[in-house]
Amino acid sequence: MRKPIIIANWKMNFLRDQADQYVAKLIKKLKNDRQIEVAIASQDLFLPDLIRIADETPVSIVAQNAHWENFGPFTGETSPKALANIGVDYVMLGHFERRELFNETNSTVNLKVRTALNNGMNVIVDVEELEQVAPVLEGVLEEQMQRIMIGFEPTFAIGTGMSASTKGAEDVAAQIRKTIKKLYGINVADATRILYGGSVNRDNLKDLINQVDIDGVLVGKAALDFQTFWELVQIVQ
Ligand code: G2H
Repeated sequence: MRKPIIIANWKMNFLRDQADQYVAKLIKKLKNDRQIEVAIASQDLFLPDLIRIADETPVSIVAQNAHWENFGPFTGETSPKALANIGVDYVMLGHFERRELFNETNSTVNLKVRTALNNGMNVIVDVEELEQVAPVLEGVLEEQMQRIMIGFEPTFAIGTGMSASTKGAEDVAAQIRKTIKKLYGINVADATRILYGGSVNRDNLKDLINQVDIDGVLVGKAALDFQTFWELVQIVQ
């Protein structure tokens, strides 16, 4: 019922040709397999190319951030309306690096989530701990929850090579589902995809993805090498 998803979070890496070739190769290898969802979170510059390359294929394209206003005097920012307009499949909001390095807070992440949803976008909202779930979802309507995924990325595991234990990750994912149940009821809780992120690799992915409440993963460092990412895609399949 909850389709497994694997997202390569490229962060601020690659040049245009590398990005294009990576996605083209992925599409070729996936053929038309739609059993799982495979997504690429890229810096904004490459999005129009990638959307064109991935059009009508099983690969989804994700923006890594967006502002909470649609237009205005916000030099250097990206408009969520413009992202929706060029056809990105998802926007990822509230990643730990945005919070840690660019001063984002639960309240700015929440504003961003609401504006993105109001633009009809699908949202991956990231949290590092359970306590952030309710604040980032504040004001999100029940019918909008079908366009939300929650990414759980514990701080200690991000880019460190030290993943959360399978049990630890599943426990938090289960708690997140309980919180969603409290906020929106059982149907929404059952339907919402919860992802784990933080040093996912060949050795830990199989166990993580087999947990009942973990519906997908966000992969950073290990996704920078195409072959490694492809191996991870196969594990999820
Ligand atoms: C956490 C993750 C991807 P990494 O940020 O979102 O990166 O796999 O390098 O820990």
